[in-house]
Amino acid sequence: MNRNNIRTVVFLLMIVAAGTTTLALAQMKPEDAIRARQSIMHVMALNFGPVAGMAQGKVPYNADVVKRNSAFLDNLSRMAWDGFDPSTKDVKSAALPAIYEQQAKFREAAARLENEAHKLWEVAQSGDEAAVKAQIGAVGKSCGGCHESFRQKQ
Ligand code: ASC
Repeated sequence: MNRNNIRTVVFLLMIVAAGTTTLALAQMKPEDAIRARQSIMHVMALNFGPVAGMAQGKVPYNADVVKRNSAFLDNLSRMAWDGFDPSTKDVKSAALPAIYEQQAKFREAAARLENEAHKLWEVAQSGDEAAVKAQIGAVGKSCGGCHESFRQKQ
């Protein structure tokens, strides 16, 4: 095979792979999508808990833990939203119909968490304890703000 033929084959394989991925996401069962988003939220809470405790003075401050957990949160905060697929809206969960009725507002609240979590990771690299603690508060506010409008009261 010459180089151009190889390029063509690789290109076609990439199209097939991209198509398969899209199909796989589209066909995710609603129950699986819900389980995925709940798992991601749960792991976010496990990572945020100790850090929130530090900001509140309940847990001794540890800059290395903040760096590690904030890196995880930075990534996790971008992962949960795919699970709020319209196909899940009639399956019982704590997610309120407002998620699907006010999509722009939901996306905005999701983006706020992503931005605040990314900022926390950035501030964590600086080692400025007061700034880190303030930013931990901002992350907590974005969690709570979204739950206020879009999650059934616990
Ligand atoms: C958590 C958690 C939440 C948020 C929220 C912050 O650790 O499980 O839902 O923080 O309490 O306001």
